[in-house]
Amino acid sequence: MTPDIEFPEGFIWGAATASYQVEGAAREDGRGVSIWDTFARTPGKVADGHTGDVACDHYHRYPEDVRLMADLGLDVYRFSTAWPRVVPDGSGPANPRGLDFYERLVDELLGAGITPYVTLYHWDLPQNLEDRGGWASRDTAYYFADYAAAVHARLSDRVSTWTTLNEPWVSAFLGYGSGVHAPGVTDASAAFKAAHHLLLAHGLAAQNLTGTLALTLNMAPVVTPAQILDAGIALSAEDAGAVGLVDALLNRQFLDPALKGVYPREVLEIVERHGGLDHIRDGDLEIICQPIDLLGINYYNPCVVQASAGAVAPLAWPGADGVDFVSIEGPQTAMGWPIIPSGLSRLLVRLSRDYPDVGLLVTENGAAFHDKVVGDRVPDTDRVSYLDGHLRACHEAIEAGADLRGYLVWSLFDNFEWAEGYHQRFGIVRIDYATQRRLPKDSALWYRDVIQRNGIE
Ligand code: GBH
Repeated sequence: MTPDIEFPEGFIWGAATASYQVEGAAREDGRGVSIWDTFARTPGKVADGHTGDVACDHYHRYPEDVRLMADLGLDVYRFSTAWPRVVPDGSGPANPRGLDFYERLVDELLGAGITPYVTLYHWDLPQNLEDRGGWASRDTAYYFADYAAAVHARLSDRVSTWTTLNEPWVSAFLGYGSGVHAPGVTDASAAFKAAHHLLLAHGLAAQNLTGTLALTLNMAPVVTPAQILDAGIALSAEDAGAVGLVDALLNRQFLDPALKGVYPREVLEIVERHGGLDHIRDGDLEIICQPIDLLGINYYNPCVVQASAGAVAPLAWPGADGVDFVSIEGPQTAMGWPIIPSGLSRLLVRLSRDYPDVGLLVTENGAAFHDKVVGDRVPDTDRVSYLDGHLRACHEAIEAGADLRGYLVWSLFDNFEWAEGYHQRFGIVRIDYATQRRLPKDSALWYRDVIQRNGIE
């Protein structure tokens, strides 16, 4: 039977997690301390004082977890390696026991016919490096490249798809701008330095890697409320300015250096006014603009803005003065994020048009809802319809010419949702934290069928 919507042959299906969100075992086998350990253990930073100390205990339960992935029929499991497991002090000698864990995990995956996609940085910077300036310090980029080389040396005979960074915008602007994420700094100038050093880290690490290389960015189409209803509507000069500015800060600040070797003019003007441009040195953009094969897209919702004279830039958006970040009416997830699948097709089509040389992969998409357990089931119909809508949007983008290679759901498991702790559940598999029992939600069973028929009914 042919499904209603069929994806191209060889379309990649998978699911994603990140080290600090799932591993636990925070003090085992020589793992060093990360900025997220410090942040989560600081009262008032994470909801209810939750930490990643135990999380999903994936560090010990990975064999069971891989069996579950195999049952779902995943082609790919995207996970991240924890820098402080591999290089406990951030620089200096590697810790073989940390690498042993990732080798065991990779072997288990390969044995189950699942392809490992490794992300080298999903926000758990070694605390020792933060104490020396963190991402605001240029040295961190060079230490990252060394760490990347150590992981690559151990795993490159088995792993061929490598992502340097996950969402450098979040690391820089939530970590050093709004301070809602670790290390909890609120300093616009540090945030822009962090953004540049993260890009530099990406480029330097890419030079040390072989195989299929990727960079994952959190991206969103930036639109006015009117454009959500009618994508083609004409904007006032003021609104167009607001849209252009936020698009430059969120999307092009990372896309253009990595893929074109230039910073957007608007970004340079803003950085100039927030600490200056001295940290951007001659030759950096050549290093940053390494050839990569895939652009990873983490999409949750569009970014809705409009011009508003006198509006003061939020801490996460230094330079975005005169911009109102609008919360819109309509269906939303438990995070309060609006559900707008068309934002994903819009984004994918735009990326393929503006950056035609790089393949696209959705490395994260998914949603938190207030799940209920009913007997031995989790009837998460809201998540099924979220995923269904966004997969249809992916298909639409492919039909419109976007070079989309695959889709990885966020997340395989309920896990440590950063500042929200364990309250927000993004998994297609439920974790009962008291018993660590895994329970595939209805969305997981639905996703298994989607994978099996390579399409949606
Ligand atoms: C991803 O980030 C992460 O990669 C993943 O670890 C996480 O669990 C998952 O999403 C779910 O949160 O204007 O300051 O309010 C999420 C990316 C980008 C979502 C910024 C919230 C709003 C920024 N985030 N966005 S702000």
